[in-house]
Amino acid sequence: MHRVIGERDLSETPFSPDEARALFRDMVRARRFDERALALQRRGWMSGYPPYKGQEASQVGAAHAMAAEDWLFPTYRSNAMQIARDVPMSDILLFRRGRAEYDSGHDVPVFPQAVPIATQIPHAAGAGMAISHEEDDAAALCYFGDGATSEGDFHEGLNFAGVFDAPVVFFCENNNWAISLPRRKQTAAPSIAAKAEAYGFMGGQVDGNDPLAVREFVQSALATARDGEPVLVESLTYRQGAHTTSDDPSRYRGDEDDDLPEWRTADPLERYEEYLREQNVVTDEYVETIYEEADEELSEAVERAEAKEPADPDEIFESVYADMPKKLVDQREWLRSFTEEHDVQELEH
Ligand SMILES: Cc1ncc(C[n+]2csc(CCOP(=O)(O)OP(=O)(O)O)c2C)c(N)n1
Repeated sequence: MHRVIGERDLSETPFSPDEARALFRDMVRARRFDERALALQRRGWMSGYPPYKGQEASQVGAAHAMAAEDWLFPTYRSNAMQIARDVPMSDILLFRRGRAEYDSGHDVPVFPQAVPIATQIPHAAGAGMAISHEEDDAAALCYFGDGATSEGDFHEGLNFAGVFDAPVVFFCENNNWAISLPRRKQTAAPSIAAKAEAYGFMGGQVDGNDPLAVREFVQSALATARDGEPVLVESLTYRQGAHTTSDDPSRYRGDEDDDLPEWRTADPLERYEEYLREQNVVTDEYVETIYEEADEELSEAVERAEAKEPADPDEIFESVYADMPKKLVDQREWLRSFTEEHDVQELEH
């Protein structure tokens, strides 16, 4: 298990105080985004939201390990990664309001969020193969949850990457749950990282609630990937909230999490702040300013998103088939007449 907090001083890591503060800043931005998005969903601002509270260290650490030209393959859960990669918050909010296009026109190399579980894994393997073919310097980082490892796409993607030496880091964020299914029942394998051996490449576990450890571990995995060998990283963290705003975890959690170590279930943001204070790299004033700036950024993002027209429901049917099959044409007709008859904004509330 790779770890920094509790084992090394910051001066014994490759990271400067500025880099350590940058991780903290993005964790705060991500935390405030998550809290605001939950509140907005409760107001009917968007129909659903999948919170990532507790997973900020893992996601921000991995995002900071990436080079500017590296491709990110995200999911609905990994908004903290997009935020740390500087995808504008308003784009992420608008996506949750049904807009497929990135409104700001940003040029961060990031794919659209995958909602079907594990479908992004073969895409990332293919992107890695294309990168090798083009003799490009970039690598790909493919994010997914522990549940995704039971899908055929996981096997196919990792198998292709291994055979074709694709420069891909498969970043499995193990938050101990796939909706109501605990990790214990997901696989009989001793760890998810252990699965890498079957594909002929390296796998390892990192303390996913330690952003410095994640950054260091993923940075080294990306270097290995650039040298032509994929890596499977298992980042051990914990989903503190519900699966989505439609879920009630009290129905299934029970005492399942009782055996998890404290470092895993505790708040990674508080843990990291405490470490940075011990290392004398943040002050009260600094922390306060970071929170204020994050809140300002968020207010501007919400304002920008609110100023946009609502998404056109017709768009749901576009961009899949060149010639739309009759079944979809009929569904589109049905939706058009439904939205004409009903006030959709009203229905959302
Ligand atoms: C192909 C597919 N099957 C089922 C679902 C329904 N579903 C949505 S999230 C989820 C659990 C995913 O768990 P995990 O991969 O651990 O990711 P997490 O939600 O914890 O980030 C499932 C089964 C889906 N979206 N896609």
